[in-house]
Amino acid sequence: MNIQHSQEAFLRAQELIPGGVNSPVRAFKSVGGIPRFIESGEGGYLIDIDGNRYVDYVQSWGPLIFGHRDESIENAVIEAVKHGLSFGAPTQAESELAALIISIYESIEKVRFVSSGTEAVMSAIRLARGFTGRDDIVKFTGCYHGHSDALLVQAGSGAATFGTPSSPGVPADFTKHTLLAEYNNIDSVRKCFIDSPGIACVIIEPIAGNMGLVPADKDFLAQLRALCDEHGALLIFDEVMSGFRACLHGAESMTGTKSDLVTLGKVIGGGMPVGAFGGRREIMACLSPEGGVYQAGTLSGNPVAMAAGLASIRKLRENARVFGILEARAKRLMQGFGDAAAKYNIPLQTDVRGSMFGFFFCDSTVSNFEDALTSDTQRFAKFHAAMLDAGFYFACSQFETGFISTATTDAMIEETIEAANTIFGAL
Ligand code: KE4
Repeated sequence: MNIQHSQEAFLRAQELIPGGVNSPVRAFKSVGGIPRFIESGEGGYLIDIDGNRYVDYVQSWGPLIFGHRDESIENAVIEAVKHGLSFGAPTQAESELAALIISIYESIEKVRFVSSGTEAVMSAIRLARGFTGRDDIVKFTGCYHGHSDALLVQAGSGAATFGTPSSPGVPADFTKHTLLAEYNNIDSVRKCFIDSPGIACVIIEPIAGNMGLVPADKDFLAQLRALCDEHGALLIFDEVMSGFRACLHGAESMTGTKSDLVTLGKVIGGGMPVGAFGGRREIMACLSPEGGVYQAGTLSGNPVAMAAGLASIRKLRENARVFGILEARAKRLMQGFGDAAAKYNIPLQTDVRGSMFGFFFCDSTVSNFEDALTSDTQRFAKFHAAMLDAGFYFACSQFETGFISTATTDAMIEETIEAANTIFGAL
């Protein structure tokens, strides 16, 4: 495959932008090779600047559930642009999208829009601390909640539950209130409540997508809910990735456990920059200007982004059966990968939740980050490079999730499985 223009573009970009990218994962560091510079997207395909076409299983890391250049989303954006790009004043589009999300998520009574998932989570944490008057928070190893300081935390040494910074530039003081627990392990959460003088909130990806796809056990979430209630801590479901990807009505509708706050992003912007956090009225009432918890943003609720989000979410609500269709396609893809792996005795774990799919090159089921780390990342890198050269664009890290869009046809999936049969043989 000729990727000369991407090679040249990547060299140039690296002179201008750190690592040549505006988000680290795009640099292909964990899989090697040259990131493809994209010219355009068309339906289920990405086209790079060398004219190569790829079946796209990343879809901008989740937002594009209707694929690239969906007509109704594109028309809604073009229409909105004709009225202006931004006003820094309220518009009815913000109330429209808020009403739509509130009508779909039972646990969301009020919602505030921001411009990214990171902003949504950072704000929800501050809100939980303001509402409870407590400082400590609990997160889970392997879950990613954006890059705000308090959440860039790795497991502390030994049995310590208090985390340490996972990035230079984050003062230890900023993470000393962040405790770490193990995903799907309720005892590890109980330990946090013992070690902390007061926990404001527990934040979790109820369907984790940032250690690979690792859904939380239903009863674990129920126990988590009970533990938070026992201690007066808020439970936050970070659904920036899983929201409107696993199902229509949120993880709460799949698991039976409701959170006090939900963070959203990606699909609710339809490809434009939108994040959101919402929950019980009494909690949201603490937010400025109603309450004292400050949070703000120049482009929050941007009318063009709202138009894209409205078109995207309206389409999902009007076609809720789409999740069943996308889940069937995801299951077909994972079954095809499983068959190919078995043929060549390659250990492979697969899972699906709605339009989300994940696979690990490891021989035992993955229920937390420690399990995920046993994956063969070298084998994943070979898989990624070979599939890319064959015209199939997968997430460039073993610890990410894949997506099926409405534009990912059955034919594309069969072609992908055929390529996997060849490539697994070479792994
Ligand atoms: P953003 O700030 O990237 O919009 O959202 C942060 C975020 C928060 N919560 C969850 C559960 C998320 O998955 C994310 C962002 N997801 C990554 C993909 N794993 C974005 C891709 C990237 O970092 O470039």
